[in-house]
Amino acid sequence: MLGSCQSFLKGFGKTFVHKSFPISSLPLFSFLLFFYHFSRMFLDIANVLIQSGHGGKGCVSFLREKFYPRGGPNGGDGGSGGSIYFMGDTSLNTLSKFRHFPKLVAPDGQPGRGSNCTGKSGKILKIIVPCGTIIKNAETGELLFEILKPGVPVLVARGGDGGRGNQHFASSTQQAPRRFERGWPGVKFKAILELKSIADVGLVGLPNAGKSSLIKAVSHATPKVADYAFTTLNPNLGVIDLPDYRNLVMADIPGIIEGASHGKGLGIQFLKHVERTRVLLFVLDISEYAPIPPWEAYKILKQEIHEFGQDLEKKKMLIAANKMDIDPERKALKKFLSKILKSEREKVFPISTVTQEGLKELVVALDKLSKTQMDE
Ligand SMILES: Nc1nc2c(ncn2[C@@H]2O[C@H](COP(=O)(O)OP(=O)(O)OP(=O)(O)O)[C@@H](O)[C@H]2O)c(=O)[nH]1
Ligand SMILES: [Mg+2]
Repeated sequence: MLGSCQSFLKGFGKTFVHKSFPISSLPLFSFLLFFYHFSRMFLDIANVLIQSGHGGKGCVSFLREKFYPRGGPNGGDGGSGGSIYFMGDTSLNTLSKFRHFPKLVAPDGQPGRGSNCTGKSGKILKIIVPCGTIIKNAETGELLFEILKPGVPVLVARGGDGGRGNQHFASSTQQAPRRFERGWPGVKFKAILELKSIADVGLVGLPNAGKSSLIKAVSHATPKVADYAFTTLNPNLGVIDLPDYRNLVMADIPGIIEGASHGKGLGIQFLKHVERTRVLLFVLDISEYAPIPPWEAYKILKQEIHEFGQDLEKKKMLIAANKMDIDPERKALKKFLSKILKSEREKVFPISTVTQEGLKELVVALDKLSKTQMDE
């Protein structure tokens, strides 16, 4: 038994290695692997063509039956063209599928037929996108639609109506009309899809400040955490459970560095993912080992947010002074507090994602602030 098994495996290995997977196909395999990863890469902006279906044409037909002379017109109407609906899904966080499917075309309606038969309508095209996707006209830049709620279909391109058949054009003077309508065209335009995440709280900080560690500590999210800059390359959303079955959604974005608004590092384009949040949380590395002192880091973040515009700097803001476990005597914290304005001191929450110090108080404060923003 063991022998036959071994010979089978040997034979299998031979077939696999020598015939199905020759060494010469390694470049092809690597290309396919690269292509697979590329197709799944995060994308928050995509150019697409949106085209709903053309209405089917009406039919010209007359009733012909034995013992029923001059049966009259009985041409049916054309079917309406397929419409295009967009629907939000909270489990998605990228527009990467549009890299390969940039043409969203709904089918045309079928022409009408004799015996008053209406043509078949074109199928509705339902496009599932992440919640927070906006649809803009690519030529004018005009904002057309925002897909905010999950599971709610939004009509983006209505299909053209079907044309009427000759049955509708009979009159006392024209009893055998040959008139019909060709159907109406659908809507066609080039669009830009742009994803702006929907969250209550947006984390902003320099690389390595501990943003991902914080979202990991307080929510169900499991982002990568490491001690090198730009560990996070795409935005992550985390859901924090609150009492009374409520929750708070937190968005973690890639780190920002000085000059990001001029293209340094990963740039500031990721700030659009905190544009819709009610509250911003600045995460600072407060320890004395921080490569950039917290006060400098704070000023850099404020400057880059100012450069980004979109009223981001007007948002309510709290500060998380992270890594307090390596500042047990609170020297660095005191130094930082001495520098910022008196009015802003109460916004500072000393925390440590390692010892969990201050995390509960921070979440309560974020919830409170987010609620007041909602009521305003
Ligand atoms: N001692 C200590 N280390 C921490 C704390 N929080 C995070 N770290 C460490 O700081 C390093 C960076 O943490 P990340 O959470 O990846 O930082 P980030 O801000 O998400 O970094 P980027 O994604 O690169 O912008 C990791 O080595 C963490 O283990 C903390 O409270 N105390
Ligand atoms: Mg990170």
